[in-house]
Amino acid sequence: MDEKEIEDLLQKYYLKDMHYEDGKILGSMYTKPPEIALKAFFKFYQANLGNPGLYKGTVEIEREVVKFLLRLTSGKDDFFGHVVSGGTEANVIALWAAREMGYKRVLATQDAHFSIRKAANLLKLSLENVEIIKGRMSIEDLERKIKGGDIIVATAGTTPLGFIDPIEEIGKICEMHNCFLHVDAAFGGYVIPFLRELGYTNKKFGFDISAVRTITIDPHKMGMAPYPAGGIVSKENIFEKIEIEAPYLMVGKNEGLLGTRQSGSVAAAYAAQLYFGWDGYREIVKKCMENTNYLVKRAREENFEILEMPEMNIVNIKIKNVGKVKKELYARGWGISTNPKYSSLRIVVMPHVTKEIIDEFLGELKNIKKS
Ligand code: 0PR
Repeated sequence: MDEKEIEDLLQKYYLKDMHYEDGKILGSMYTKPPEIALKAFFKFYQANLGNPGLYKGTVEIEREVVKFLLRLTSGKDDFFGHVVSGGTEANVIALWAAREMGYKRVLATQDAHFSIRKAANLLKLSLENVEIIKGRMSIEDLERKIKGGDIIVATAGTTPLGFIDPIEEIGKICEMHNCFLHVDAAFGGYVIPFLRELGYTNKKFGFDISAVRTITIDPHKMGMAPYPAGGIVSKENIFEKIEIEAPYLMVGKNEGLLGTRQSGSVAAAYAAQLYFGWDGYREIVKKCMENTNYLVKRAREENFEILEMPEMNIVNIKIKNVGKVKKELYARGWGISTNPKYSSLRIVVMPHVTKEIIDEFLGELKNIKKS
């Protein structure tokens, strides 16, 4: 086929997909990255950090991204980290390294992301649920269940509700029992530091809590980077616990889960970080929180019930027959996610979810309610 034919054919498929710029994807933790990040992606698409010896420049870029992740997580410059394919891989790596260090059982709430369950299955670690109180890990139940040698997974920005587990208290308990504390801040890692600067919270989630050993924090969520760009940072070198010899590679070993790694996204994450900078990310969080509060206010004016006051830019609207409403919204062109457990529609107020989109969405929801 010639190029024109190929483009035409691809366009047909493209039009069947949803796109962030249309504004109607309300249930995703991603958004459209800035053009400069996409340019960087294509410039570096050949880079493969699975064989870092060939890509010294990209190795340096990865370190710059990791340094920024360490700043967000109150880590030190000599801590460790990698840009990986996403939060799932980051969580698997953290639990894998902990297992190699001799930890045997995982404690997490049911609101921890499903990748924690996946990791436990894959690694044959037993998994015990800690109860949830008001959307957050119950300290009392943790104290009841914890045993020496456990891996505790706390979430800073839970997938369903965007809540922050009480990580400072969890940290104290972990230290008393010699447990491994992993924090999943895949989403919240790029939000909480700015919520603190903006006066929304004073909660900690990072290495300023001494028990925290590893953190998942994803540039491809609130870091505005194109996927695949997750992040894993750690106080000690967890990567040497899981490295494997690969004598034929330039560096003779492979440390991580994947072999070949698309690393255009590493350069793209760096470009996004240069483009926005610390202050730019704070502006994004500020705007998202303004729109979050606008959604809460407007929804209440229209007599919808908000499940709980959001702690970050994730809003849950309580709805009867939530499965049916989801289907109806989907038929009308809206990409929405739900929390069946809480009987709610879940809206992640990413930058593409503007006030206009919120008004249009609530109008649609009202119509569905009437019919
Ligand atoms: N940890 C947390 C707290 C998460 O919310 C997620 C993803 C992960 C880990 C896993 O990250 P990766 O998906 O990068 O491996 N949470 C998103 C969610 O469930 C995933 C997602 C994104 C789902 C976009 C749908 C969608 O359209 O919301």
